[in-house]
This record gives sequence, C-alpha cells and structure tokens, in this order.
Amino acid sequence: MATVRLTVGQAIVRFLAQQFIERDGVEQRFIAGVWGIFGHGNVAGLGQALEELGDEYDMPYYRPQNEQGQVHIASAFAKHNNRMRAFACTSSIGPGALNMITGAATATVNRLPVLLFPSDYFANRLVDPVLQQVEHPIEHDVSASDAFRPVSRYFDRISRPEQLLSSLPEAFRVLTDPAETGAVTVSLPEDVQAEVWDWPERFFEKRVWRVRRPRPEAELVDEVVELIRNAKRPLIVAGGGAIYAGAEAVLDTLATQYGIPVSESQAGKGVLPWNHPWNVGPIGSAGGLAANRLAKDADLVIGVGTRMGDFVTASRSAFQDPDVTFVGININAFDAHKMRSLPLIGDAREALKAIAAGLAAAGATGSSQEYRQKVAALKAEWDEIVSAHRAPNGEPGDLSQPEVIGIVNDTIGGHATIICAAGSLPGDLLKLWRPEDSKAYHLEYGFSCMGYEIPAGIGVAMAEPGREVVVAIGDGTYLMLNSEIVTAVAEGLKITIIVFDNHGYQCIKDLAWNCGVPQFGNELRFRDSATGRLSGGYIPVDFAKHAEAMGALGLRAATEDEIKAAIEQARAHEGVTVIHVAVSPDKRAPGYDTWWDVPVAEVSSSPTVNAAREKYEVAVTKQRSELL
Ligand SMILES: Cc1ncc(C[n+]2csc(CCOP(=O)(O)OP(=O)(O)O)c2C)c(N)n1
Ligand SMILES: [Mg+2]
Repeated sequence: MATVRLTVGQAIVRFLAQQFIERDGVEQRFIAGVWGIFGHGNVAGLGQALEELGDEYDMPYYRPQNEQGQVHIASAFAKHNNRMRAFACTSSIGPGALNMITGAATATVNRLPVLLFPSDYFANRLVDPVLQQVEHPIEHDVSASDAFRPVSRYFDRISRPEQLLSSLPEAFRVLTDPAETGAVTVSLPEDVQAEVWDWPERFFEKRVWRVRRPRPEAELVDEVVELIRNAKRPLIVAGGGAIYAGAEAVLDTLATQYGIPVSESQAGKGVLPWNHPWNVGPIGSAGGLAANRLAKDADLVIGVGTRMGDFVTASRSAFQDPDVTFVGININAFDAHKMRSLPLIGDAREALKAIAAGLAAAGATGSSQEYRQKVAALKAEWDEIVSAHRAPNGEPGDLSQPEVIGIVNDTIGGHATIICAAGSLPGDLLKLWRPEDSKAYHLEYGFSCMGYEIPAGIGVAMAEPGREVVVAIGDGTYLMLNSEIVTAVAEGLKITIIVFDNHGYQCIKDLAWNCGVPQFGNELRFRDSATGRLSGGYIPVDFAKHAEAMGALGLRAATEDEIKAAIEQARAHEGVTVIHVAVSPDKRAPGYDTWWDVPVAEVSSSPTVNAAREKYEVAVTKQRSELL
C-alpha cells in the first residue's frame, strides 16, 4: 500500500482539501477554508500544517478575534450557501475551545454544518496538568472539550493518529447529511496534532459527498393528497428546510394552483417574495395578522421544513380548530413527527413535487373561492398594516424601530441580505421586512444568539461577494460581540451595520413588563446611589466612534433623510460602515392575535405581577397540550 508520511495536522489539511459535495449535478469543494485562533494547543499542530500546506492545497486560513465569532461566521457562510459549502474552525485548548461552544450550539440548533477542531490536553498525559487543563478530580479522561458533546451532531477525540482514518469520513458524512448536519467536533490533543503517521495515499484522494434528496413514501403522499383534497382551510408553514432544499418554485406552483396560503417562520421567510399573492406573511408569536387568523381556524396545517418551534406554534396555542390535522414534510424524522403530524419524511422539494403530481392525478381543484377570497382579503389587510408601521412619521429625533426598518428596506431594496438574530429586531423584521428572494432575509432565530449578527455579516459577505449585506443589530447585542468588525476590516469586506440604539435590552424589558415586573436590569443605566439599583440616567455610548476605533466608517443618523444619506455613504465606502441610529426605547410593532409562553410568578406581593399571573392562567388554557 502506498503511504505518505505526515503529521495529524498536515493530514487534516490535505484531507479537507479533497472533500467535495454534489447535489443536482452541481459539484464543488465543500470546505472553503479554516478559521482559527492559535495557542499552545494548536500552534504547532494544525497551525504548522496550515502554514506549510495551506497555499499548496488551496486551504486559506482566516483569523477572527474571538472563537465564538469564528463559528458564527462559519454558520452564516453555510446558511447563505444552503449548506453546500462550509468552513472549519480550530481553537486552542480550554478557554479557546469553550469559546466555540455557544457557536456550536447555534449551528446545531439551526441545522448548519460547521467543522470544529478544538484542541485537547496531551493524550500522553506526561505534562498533566498542562496550562488551561480543567482537572476533573475523578474522571481523568474528561476534558473541557467534552462540553461539545451535547451541542454537536458528531463528536470524537483523536488520541491516536490513525483514528483520523475512521473519524474524518464520519465527520463529513454527518456534515453533508441534510438531516443530521450541525456542529461536528473532532477534538485534537495537542501532542497528537504534531505526531506522524504513514497514511494510505487513498485517504487523500478526491471524495464527493452526495447530498441526499430522499423521496417520501408513496402511500403517505397519497394520504396527504387526500387530506389536502378534503381540507377546507389548509395552511402551509414554510421553514428553513424549504429554502435549503430549494423548494421555492414548487411551493409557488402548489400554493398558486391549489389556493393554499403559505405562512413563514423566521428561517422560512423569503421562500416566496413578500408580495407573492399566496404569501400570507409570518406566523406565530412574532407573526402577523393574516397568518395568525388563518392558523387559528386552519383544519389542515402542512409544515414544510420547519422545526415547529414555540415561536411558530405560539407555544402550541396558534391552532384552535379542535380537529386540526398536521402534516410534517421534513427530511428529519424528529421534526416531521412534531404536532402529532402525519410524517412525510423526505426532501422538501421532492415531497412537494410528489404532492403536486398526486393532486394533479386526482383532478384536485384546490380550495374554495370563498377561502381564496378570505386569504386575499387578510393578506391585503396585513400588507396595509405593515405599510403603516413602516411609513416614516416625520417626527425628527423620535424615530421608531418599525419606521427605521421601513426606511432601510426602502433604501436598500428587497435583494440585499438583511441579517439579525436577537432582541426586538427579529420580531419587527419578521413582520415588517419585505424580502424579494429567499437569500434576502438571514435570521438566526433557532438559538437567537446575541453576538451572531456581525460575524454573520462576514459569513454572508464571503458566501456571496457582490450582494449587499446589511446587519441589523441592537445596542445591547452590539456591546456583547462586536470585535469581528476588525476581522471584516482585515478581510476588506463591505458590510453595513445598523445599530438600533434604544438604551438597552428593551425586548426583555417588554417581556418583564408583560409578566408584571417593572424595569429591572435591562436598560443601560448608571447605578443610582439613591436607590442602589441601575436606575440612573442612560449611559451614553458612541457607537460610531467605537466602530471608527476598529477601522470602520462610523456614522450617525437621526432622521429619515440622514438614514438614507448614511446608507448611500456606506454604499460608496469600500469597507465596513457602522450607522448609529437612535430609536425610541418604547416603540415597536405589537403582537397580532398571538401569545408566547413566558411563565409569570405564581405568588408575589406585587399587584402588577398578580394581574399578569391572572392573565397568564387564562392564556395557558389555549395551549393544545394534546398536540404533542
Ligand atoms: C447570548 C444571549 N444572551 C442573552 C440572551 C437573552 N436576550 C435576548 S434579547 C436580549 C436583549 C437584546 O438587547 P438589544 O440587542 O439592545 O435589543 P433590543 O431588545 O433592545 O431590541 C437578551 C438579553 C440571548 N438571546 N442571547
Ligand atoms: Mg437595545
């Protein structure tokens, strides 16, 4: 057997370079590069290998500022590429590795492939405890990297070089499997990374991972066709899986031909353009009037590539028809079964095609004229509500977040990619943003991880050079993780970041208030010596100056005209622009006929808490616990 002598680090670089992915006849290299922060755990292992072999094998290295940031960059890159390209990430041991945990969980929850190589303590244990080693007192084989297990879809620790031979192919099988994908973690002890092995040459031959598009079972398709034919008030809920599978066109045809309204989750928004006649807008706790009213009375709900998270189901209160039936079209059996669904397990595009063919063969005519008119009327009503929220009210110095969203969307249009993840912005964007294609709305709302936004701007800008990238971020979230601005500057990327400054964690203040709790800890205020609490004046933060310090163009905008001018300046600037926009701390889009389960204290001496509890006890009666 022909062999080649390389270290574990070097073998990894060569292996990564030879992994390809193919779907629908399109083949490409899967791993676009390696992000990493070096420390003693990986500097002479993977670090050495990337330095020596990176150019030769076209495996570029990128340097972030924070290990969490690099995993978010990788997630966003994969998401914008519909999971057909990915990054690997390396970190040192202990703290560097643990900084990747939050990113790993975010990737796994959102079903996004990221390949993580945290470093690990010496496998030979001769220097124990090495710097940064968590010494577990009784379980000697437990290391910090074991914390990746619950947040990864695949985990392995390489304590002998030859273990790579079985571990790496398995890692790529999971990464490229549409149902299993997520964070894949291969932990690399620092001594093993530098150890040599005579690898079979075949290990480094080109390998193509074909992305499955499984067709659902024909018998179940027939059942679904019958359900649709008998439904009086059908409703589709489109999730991220519909976009990853490229089901846009078939969904359009099915909805149009059979008069089935399509509602959207955060990950599914954009699958149909906002002005598509059958797109009734967002559903659930952060949803809109049209979809939520349709959901309430729907007799058949067809989930397409959705996890049926609590925001979509309004904590299981969205669907009130006593006999409502669910169909779960999903490549992931786990998701397909949710809400007691008839599980139509398979690729979303292929499943919808099969249903369309079944409906055509059965001579189905689709929903009634009455239902079609009702859908059209609700959509028109919702569109008007959205337009009203977005319209600038012209009061300088008192801009609301919905108005700013409208101004920004009108200025950049419906094809720029808007990015967001946490705070009150996701809810307002879900309701008010008007995407015109399925890659124009990039929300991470599976984990709603504060800190995803700016790194995601990098991931999207790298995934699709040429598309305008705009990050919408709250002031609180900006303060949590902004340092990847430096990375974007270093990479020469053009990204516009709009900071919505409302003096703190206002969505949580709203939430607290809904639970009867007054402002406590959420706003960004000085400590007040009189109360001893954080109830002093607002702490002024100059976000434009802060961004300038990191090499970005920093701008401020307080009026409609200033926002438009700032965006134009950002467009003309070859680099990162941060626009600081002050928005009202209290004005956000309201909820529409919905609820979200946030438990209220069952006992309290506060009358507002008791009043909120009373309301809560009424609200939970709408929760359909039988739909489990
Ligand atoms: C990492 C992380 N920590 C905590 C939370 C809980 N959380 C959700 S939104 C939010 C406040 C966000 O504040 P900001 O970005 O200013 O947005 P705003 O609510 O003001 O719109 C917090 C603390 C979270 N989602 N992620
Ligand atoms: Mg805020």
